[in-house]
Amino acid sequence: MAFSSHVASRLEEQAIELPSWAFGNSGTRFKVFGTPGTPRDPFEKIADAAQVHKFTGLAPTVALHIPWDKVDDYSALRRHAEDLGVALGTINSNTFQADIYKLGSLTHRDEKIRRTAVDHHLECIDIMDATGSRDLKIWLADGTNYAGQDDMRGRQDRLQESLQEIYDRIGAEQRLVLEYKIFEPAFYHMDVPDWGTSYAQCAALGERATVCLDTGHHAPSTNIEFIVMQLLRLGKLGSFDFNSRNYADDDLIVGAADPFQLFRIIVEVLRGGGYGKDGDTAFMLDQCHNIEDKIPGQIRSVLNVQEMTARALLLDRDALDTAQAEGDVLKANGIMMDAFYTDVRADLATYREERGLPADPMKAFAESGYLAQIAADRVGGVQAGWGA
Ligand code: RM4
Ligand code: MN
Repeated sequence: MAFSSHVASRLEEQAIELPSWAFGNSGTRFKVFGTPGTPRDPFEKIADAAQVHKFTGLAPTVALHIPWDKVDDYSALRRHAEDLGVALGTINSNTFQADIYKLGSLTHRDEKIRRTAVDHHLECIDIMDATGSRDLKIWLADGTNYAGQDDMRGRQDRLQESLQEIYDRIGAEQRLVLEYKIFEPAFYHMDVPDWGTSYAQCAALGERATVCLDTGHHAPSTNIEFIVMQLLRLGKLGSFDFNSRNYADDDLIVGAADPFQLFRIIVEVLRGGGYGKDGDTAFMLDQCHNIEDKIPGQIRSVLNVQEMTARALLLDRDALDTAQAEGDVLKANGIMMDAFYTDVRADLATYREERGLPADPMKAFAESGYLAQIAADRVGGVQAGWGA
């Protein structure tokens, strides 16, 4: 058995961007566990990310987070990535860890603090010019904890003004993607809590401002694939931050908590023209591996995305259209479920081998000895962590 040439060629279009921070230590507010061999700087994070691409062929770019991934020479970092067969991707800004941002950043009442936050984004754009990155991704921790703490309307107006100044600076080939999150760190209101707010802000900015959908940033049981459909319909789904969650923003391995949800999301991505050559929606991961090894954690995640993409590509669209047009509820649902339940693992193994990749990337990586190598080599220094 093997995939049809159509499915195989569509799978070849898949590219998933990895987050540099997934390779550093992370944890919960209770404990951050270190691992031998954890990268000490952005160069080592990129070396680890390149392993994921080497064994899967799926992850050609790495996203950076500023200031965590600040370096003196971005051209050197860019060359380092290229030497390892990957490229630098999205630049993520960070206004959630400095004391001055306690009450907000781009929304802050104090003009000086807003200025600092806007300037940070302008610096990120300079970095994008040096790294050759297309996207500036903005996730804001801005919000309040108590009713009456601040004027939500005023904050929204200031957000628009700040974003406009940032947007006006991005180049013709660059984009601004605005990520939303329902809660945390703010617990009463977030200034960008949902896709509608992100959409409204982006629509006011212009064409090159689009929404980033992080799959862990919704209320429980939100129909995420509906949001995917709507944003694609409106031409505003800029990117995904894939991860999975059981409770809140758990940042677990993609597809771990609910593979069926991942399948449904990818079905809508395909339907809406957001996949591969059809569109320009970026598939990124945003994860933190707290207890599992980070590199295999990332390998597992990209493989899960690939596996659900293969299943979604097997969906019999024509039969589904007919069943839907006939109002045949059970048949239509049955066609979806047939695709979801298809075991594509053997076909994917063949697909990989035909492209010179290991049939089982998890096993091949485990046998490569890379983890033991970095544990032996990376002695001394300070391990990078979520926050550095
Ligand atoms: C946030 C958000 C951002 C990511 C940071 C690390 O919750 O998801 O995308 O940059 O975490
Ligand atoms: Mn995210």
